[in-house]
Amino acid sequence: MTTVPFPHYEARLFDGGIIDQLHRTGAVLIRDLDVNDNRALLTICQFIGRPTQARNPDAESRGIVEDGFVHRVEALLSPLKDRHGAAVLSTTNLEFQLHTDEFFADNPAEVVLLHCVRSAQDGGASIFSVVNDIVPLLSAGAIDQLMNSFFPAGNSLVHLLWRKEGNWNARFNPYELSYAVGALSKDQRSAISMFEHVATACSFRMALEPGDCLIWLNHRMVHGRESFGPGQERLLKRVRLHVNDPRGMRAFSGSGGS
Ligand SMILES: O=C(O)CCC(=O)C(=O)O
Ligand SMILES: [Fe+2]
Repeated sequence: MTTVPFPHYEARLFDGGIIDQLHRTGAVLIRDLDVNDNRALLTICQFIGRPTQARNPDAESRGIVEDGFVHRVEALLSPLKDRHGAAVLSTTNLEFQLHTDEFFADNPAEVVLLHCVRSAQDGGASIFSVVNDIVPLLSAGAIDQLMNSFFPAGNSLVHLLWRKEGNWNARFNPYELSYAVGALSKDQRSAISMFEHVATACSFRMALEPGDCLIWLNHRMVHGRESFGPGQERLLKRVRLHVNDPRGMRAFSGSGGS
């Protein structure tokens, strides 16, 4: 099993130092991870941390969640609906705009894994944009709004941008923010739209191959995906984790301020 250069990042052999590499580069790509079952993926997950969400017996009985917390990302004939009645995009073939995961959660995942089991022949590439690349292109006013004003996210009011240990971190979901648009000031709305515009301008595509497993720090990159043709059997396995390695904990939740 080897890691290869994630765009922008250095190559490094997989040596169990995922936490260190994640902290340093924000992302790891593992190639040729066994796709026949979830064992290899689960081994990596156990090494990194613990699932962010409680078990969901309904989703498990429908086969959408495997082994307690491995989500199947694939287009379903009857997509799931979110609490606003909109389709859950991970159960459709639609475009998924740049976002961070668990935007509305009280304590969103620090780490996300996507393991490609089957790719689409037509579309479906992953899109990423690194927050460190985005922020230098934002106006001072937009940075101020995103860092210092409060935006509704689930049950909380949160900042969308912060600096931690020398890196920029963002929390962003254009769909969730659009539900709250009535509660936002004009300056907040323009900051969001500038962030989205710049994130898209800085984004890069990655067409995952079967066996590719991408692991990244949820708040150091925004991610999305292209739409793909209907009826295509694209399948990714997705896991969202809190980090439980004491070294990792320091790395991820350090006092920041730098
Ligand atoms: O389908 C993909 O490539 C990404 C899915 C995603 O971002 C999600 O399920 O949160
Ligand atoms: Fe996502």
